[in-house]
Amino acid sequence: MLNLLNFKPKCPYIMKKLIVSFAIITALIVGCKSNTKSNDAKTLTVALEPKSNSTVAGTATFTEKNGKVTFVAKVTGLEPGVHAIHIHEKADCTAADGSSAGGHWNPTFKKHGKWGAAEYHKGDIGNFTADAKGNGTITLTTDEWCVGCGDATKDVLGKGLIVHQGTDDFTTQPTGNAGGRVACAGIIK
Ligand SMILES: [Cu+2]
Ligand SMILES: [Zn+2]
Repeated sequence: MLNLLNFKPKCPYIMKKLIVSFAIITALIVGCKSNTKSNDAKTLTVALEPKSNSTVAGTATFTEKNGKVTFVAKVTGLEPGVHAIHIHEKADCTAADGSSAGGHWNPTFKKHGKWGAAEYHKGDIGNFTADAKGNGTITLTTDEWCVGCGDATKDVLGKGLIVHQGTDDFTTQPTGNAGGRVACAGIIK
């Protein structure tokens, strides 16, 4: 910086060039810094679409930060009461009954169960309650998932999110006997 200030070129064109170069380098440094910042938190939002002739809709957000993923689903149009929500194998919601999303996402070959129990699928998020208006919310934070890391035992990208008509009993294999599929979202960018 001092050198730049003390430098007195004979030709003003050189000075101009130096200033322009300095500006470009500054812009690059600022640009790199803000890129690093945006890598700290990765957020993916997906939309739930109605299935099985339901009117269920909503959004789900996966936010990855410091090695943990926070999942928030906001669901509308449900029958009041308790509903299961799982991550299923495929991001394919094309079937009218949501069956195209496949079974529960289970990359570690465990039994179906309650999240945090001795055995459970990586997709076994659990149950949540819809209020009298049919609105429900569920949150889960875990270091057992990632968003786009490529580790097959952790990566939710390319999977499907399914909301069920009924309640997960955490016992029945391999589905939890949660009933029909009333909403589906592909977990894709
Ligand atoms: Cu399910
Ligand atoms: Zn399961």
